Amino acid sequence: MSEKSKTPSDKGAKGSPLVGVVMGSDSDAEAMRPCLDTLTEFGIPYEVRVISAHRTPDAAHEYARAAADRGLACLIAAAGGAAHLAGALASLTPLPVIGIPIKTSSLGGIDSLLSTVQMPAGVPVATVAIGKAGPVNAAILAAQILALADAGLRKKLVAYKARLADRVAEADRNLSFDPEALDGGKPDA
Ligand code: RP5
Repeated sequence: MSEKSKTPSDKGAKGSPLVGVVMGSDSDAEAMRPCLDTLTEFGIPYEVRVISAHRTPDAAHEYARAAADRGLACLIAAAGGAAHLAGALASLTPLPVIGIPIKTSSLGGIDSLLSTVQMPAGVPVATVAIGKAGPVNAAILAAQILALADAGLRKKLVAYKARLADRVAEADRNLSFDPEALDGGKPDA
């Protein structure tokens, strides 16, 4: 385990981290940026680690075992390929674990999805989508978990959903669609 990975990196809003974000490799960092940005947007303090279920299994076990006592309320784990990180953490912590299946070049992330989601009964991993939506939704789901005991955060979530609805309504108002201008509007001869 490198010195860097021994020390959690505290980010986001000020205060002790409530969400532990773990990724299996630093090659997952770019895909995870929207997750971290969304946690920051909601003012949720988080920490980030790179820990691999396969390459640094002892560190993964140590992190999972200590997470609840360190004051974390929820873990987000992102991994690709044979993506056992979220499940390995979930096996050793009473905290809710959200799994992000990272898109892979060989199998498009289906490998990551199935490895993350197909957990045995008793050890759930709340698995979000492959691709852009997954990391954002992991952060939103973490916010929703924390909001069960945080009325201020719940208000932010309600406002967030209202903004989503406003954007759709605006897109609907601004839609200019002329079926006559499209060949696809006419049935094939
Ligand atoms: C997984 O293997 C990581 O989460 C990453 O998505 C994938 C590839 O890792 P690298 O070989 O790029 O380090 O453990």
